[in-house]
Amino acid sequence: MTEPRPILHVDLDAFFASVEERDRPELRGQPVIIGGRPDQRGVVSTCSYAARKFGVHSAMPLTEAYRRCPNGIFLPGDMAKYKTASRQVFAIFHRFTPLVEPISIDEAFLDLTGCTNLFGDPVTIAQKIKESIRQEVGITASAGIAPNKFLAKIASELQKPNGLVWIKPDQIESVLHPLPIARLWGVGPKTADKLSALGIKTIGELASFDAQLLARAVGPAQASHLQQLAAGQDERPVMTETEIKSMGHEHTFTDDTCDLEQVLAVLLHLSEKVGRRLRRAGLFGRTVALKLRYHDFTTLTRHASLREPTNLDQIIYQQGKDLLLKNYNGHPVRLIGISLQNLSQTATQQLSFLGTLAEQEKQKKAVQAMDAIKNRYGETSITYAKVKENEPEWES
Ligand code: TTP
Ligand code: MG
Repeated sequence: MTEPRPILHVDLDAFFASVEERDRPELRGQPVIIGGRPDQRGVVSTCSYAARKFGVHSAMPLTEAYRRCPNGIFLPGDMAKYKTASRQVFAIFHRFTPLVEPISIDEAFLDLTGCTNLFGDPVTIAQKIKESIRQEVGITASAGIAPNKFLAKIASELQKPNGLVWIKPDQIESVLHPLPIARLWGVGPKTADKLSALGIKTIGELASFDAQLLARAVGPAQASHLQQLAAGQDERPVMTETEIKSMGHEHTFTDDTCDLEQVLAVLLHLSEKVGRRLRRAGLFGRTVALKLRYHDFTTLTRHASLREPTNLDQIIYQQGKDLLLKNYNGHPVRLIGISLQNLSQTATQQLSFLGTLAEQEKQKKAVQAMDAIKNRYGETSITYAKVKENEPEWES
């Protein structure tokens, strides 16, 4: 095992709602709900802790939020303002270390190895960061410190809002083991069902469960991954934006399939998810990688380079489809995956053919419209017709 690294996870509290409370002091302590008017069709983006007392939470339909909290203050939200606040927060992180891994608009991991000499022990650094965010951005953050990323994220959630929790190596078991298994990365509703059928409800019960029985239930790879996490082990390094090597998604079919139309519909959906993640992270990818696993577990990976980096769903999909049609051998498919590699923060504009440029502009407008709808109504609110017609069962 590698030396323990002090990892810090920072997550802003009720982010969008806190920015609104900062700018309108009369809202402070009130049940503030961001997402739109209560009679609109959308979902809640987030809400203040005062609103959470009424059972309101992210992704809940606005109409339901209104039912639970009729006195809530419903606001549409102002993305430009939140992005500015987020940039300020990330600039604060970078004052302490270049090893910052952005996870979302309000959340990041920092590897504090190497900066404790300069700024003090991990707790002092976390306090300084929290204080700078409060003074300069005007909102609060929760912080978690632990020997790895998985535990640091658990730690930051333990005392939200405005929390600061340090999980030391000798406290790992006592903190982690009572928590429900849903807190483990990679445990979606399907896996949670399988585990609870085995009588496993907590992380501690998973950690001490018979490894062979577990492997039989969820497969050997998933079993060992889960038991490592349950033991508090996680070796993944903090990856800075430029080090993130690839972004991808894969899907295992409920039943192995030879139906190419179904495989392509899934591929389109995966391309859609990859494109969206790239756009959210402000990244473009140059190399498309297709992964195909057949019923007998033989697996092939094929790569193709694009003329210029992209983050457009349809370009990713077309390249993936080409690779699939060139390489498919007619056997039942168990899993398909697509990822973009060779990532950069800019789409170097090479001289494209005029026709291609116009087509790309059209696609850009289309994904912008879809992104806007997803931001407002949630990830499942809109997709491509081909995906909808062939809708498989997704994990979540
Ligand atoms: P979160 O960090 O998940 O939530 P939060 O910061 O509002 O609250 P917490 O104190 O529990 O961390 O997400 C950050 C922001 O991302 C959130 O303020 C709004 C946005 N968001 C959505 O728009 N939709 C969602 O479903 C979620 C979960 C978040
Ligand atoms: Mg947050």
